[in-house]
Amino acid sequence: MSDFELESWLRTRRAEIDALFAARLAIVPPAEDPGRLVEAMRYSLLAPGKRLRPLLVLAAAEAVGREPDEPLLLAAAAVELVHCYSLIHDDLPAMDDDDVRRGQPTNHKVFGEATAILAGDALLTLAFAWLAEAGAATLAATGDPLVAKRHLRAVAALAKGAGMSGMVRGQARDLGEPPPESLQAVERLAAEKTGALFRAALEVGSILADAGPAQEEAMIRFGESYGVAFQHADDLVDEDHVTTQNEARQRLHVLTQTALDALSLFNGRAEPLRALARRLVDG
Ligand code: GRG
Repeated sequence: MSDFELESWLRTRRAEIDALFAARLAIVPPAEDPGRLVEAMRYSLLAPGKRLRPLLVLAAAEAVGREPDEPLLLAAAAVELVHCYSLIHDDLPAMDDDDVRRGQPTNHKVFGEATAILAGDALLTLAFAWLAEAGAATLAATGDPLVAKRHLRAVAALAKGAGMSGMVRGQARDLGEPPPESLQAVERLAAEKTGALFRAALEVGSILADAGPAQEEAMIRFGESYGVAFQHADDLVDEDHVTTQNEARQRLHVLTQTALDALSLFNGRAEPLRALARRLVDG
């Protein structure tokens, strides 16, 4: 797939995701929005993010053979809800204390700390409601009892990636330990803090497309490699972890190639995933 085709794929899929957010998280009149909770959720969610994680859900499902129907979009959007909550909480004074996110003042700067915490909490819980709803809708449409099993596995994958052995663990490590100095330590942190949610995105997409065990395993390998490579790329731009910068540059290439190799058992339907991986090194 050429860059131009990837751009058009991204535009179409992003528009579908954004339309879903706008429809599902509609403006609530102030009188019906105590504490401006929904306004705060909309503020961060509708800000211009790249939507990478839901795009990866859809790209994984497409590689396995499932088109982006409404319930799949809902499941993909759920992963973005988890990501968005993590950004709001990460920006809080008790964590990174950031002023700007997605090109606008951070959530707590506009709505206050308490509301920002609640907006994050509400986005996180809504994610699991949407995944459950996606399962119920697919079950109703197909009558296939295995649909329920797949959605339970997707819920478990997302919870694991987001929680105490994934992203939250990485955040706890980041706050509780001195900055990593070796490449190995940098990558362990990246795998937890960033990679775990990317891996979950690939798992959700492939599980909901009814991937076989080998396909699912390949997607997990892709997600893990992509996640750490993504963090290296981000760190190199931000000039973080300067002592391991040269190693990180090499690892970015190696991990991207590992991600591409993981897709060897997929046909042309994995082109969006391949193009997304190549982008990490091509910019
Ligand atoms: C608070 C539980 C909790 C976790 C926070 C994700 C995270 C952990 C912190 C965000 C801060 C950060 C720089 C994380 C590294 C991953 C990263 C570069 C996130 C930004 O992701 P993008 O570039 O952002 O996909 P957009 O805005 O485009 O969605």
